[in-house]
Amino acid sequence: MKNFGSLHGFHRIVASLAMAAMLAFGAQAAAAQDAAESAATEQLETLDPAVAADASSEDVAAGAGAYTPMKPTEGKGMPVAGAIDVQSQFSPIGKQANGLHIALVWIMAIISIFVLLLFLYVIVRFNKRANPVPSKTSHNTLIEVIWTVVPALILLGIAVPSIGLLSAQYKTPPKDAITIKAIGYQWYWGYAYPDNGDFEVVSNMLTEEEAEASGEPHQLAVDNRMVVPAGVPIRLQTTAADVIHSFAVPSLWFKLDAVPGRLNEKLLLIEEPGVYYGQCSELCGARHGYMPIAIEALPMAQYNAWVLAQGGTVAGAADAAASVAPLQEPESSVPGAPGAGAAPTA
Ligand SMILES: [Cu+2]
Repeated sequence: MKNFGSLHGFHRIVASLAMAAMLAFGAQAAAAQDAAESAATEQLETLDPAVAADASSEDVAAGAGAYTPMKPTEGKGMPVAGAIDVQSQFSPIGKQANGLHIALVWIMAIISIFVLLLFLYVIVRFNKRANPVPSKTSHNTLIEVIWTVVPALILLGIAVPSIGLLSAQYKTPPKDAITIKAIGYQWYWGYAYPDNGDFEVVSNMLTEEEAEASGEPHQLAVDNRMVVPAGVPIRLQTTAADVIHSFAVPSLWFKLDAVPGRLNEKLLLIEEPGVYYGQCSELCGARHGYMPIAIEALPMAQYNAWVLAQGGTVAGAADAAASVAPLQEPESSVPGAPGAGAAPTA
C-alpha cells in the first residue's frame, strides 16, 4: 500500500483516466484500427510479389539468417519487481480495460473515504457525552430518496462503460485478420500459422542458464517464440492436445482457455513491436508452471521474412506463387487447386 501515495503512481492514474475518457468516445480505438489497417495494406503493397513468389530454398535460407530474436525491453511485456498494479498495456482493449480498472479504484476509494468520514462524524458528534438527549427522528423522505437514487446512479454510471468493455472483448476479428493458432500441450506450446502455409513452431521454456545467457527473464523465456505482426488484427485461436490449458499474456489483456476438441478465438492487436511474456493460466498438470508464452511482435515486413525463414508462405505472395511459380506445386496436386504452390507443411 505504501506506493499508493507516490507522485509517480498518481500521474499514471491520472493519465489512465484521461485515456479511459478518450476510449469512451471511441476516438482512440478508431484511430488505432485505421492505423493498423493502413499499415497492413502498406506493408502488403510494398512486398514485391515476384520476390516473394520466388521463395526458393535459397531465399528461405537467407531469411533464416536474417532473423535474430528481439531483445526484450526491461519492464515491458513482463512483470516488474515490487509492482502493485496490472502490467502496462500494449493493446487497445488492454488500455480500455486498464482505464476502467483505474477509474473503478478511484470510485471505490472516494466512496470508502466518504463512508469513513460519516462514521467519524457520527462517533464524535453523536456520542453519549456530546449528545445526551438523542433525537427521536425515524424517517426523512428526502434523505431516503437521496441515499437510494445516488448509489443507483453511480452503479448505472459504472455499468455503461463496463458492459461496453465486455462487448468489446468479444469483438469478432475482422475478415482479413491473420489467423494464428496456439496449441497447448503437456507442457509446452505449439504455434500454428494456417494463413502462412500451416507450419507449426514448438516452444519450450529455457533453462535458467540459457535464459540468463540470452538476457531474458527466467521461467518466461522460451527457445522458439510465437512471432506475430504488430499493428494488425490477429485472429488468435486456442486449442489443446491433451488437457485444458489457458493462453494468457497480461500486458496484452489476453486470456483464453485452450480446450481439447474445441477451437476458441479472440482478436489480438498488438500496438507496437516488442516481446511480451505470459504463462499458461489453467492448472494443467505437474509442469503447469513451466510452459511460458513469449510473443514477439514484429513490423509486417519482418514478420513476413520470419515466415519465409520458417518455410511458410506469405499472404498476397501465395497467389502470385500459384500463377508465377508453379515449381512449388506438389506433384500430386490438381493444377489450380486452392493452396497449390504452398510450401509443404511441417
Ligand atoms: Cu498448461
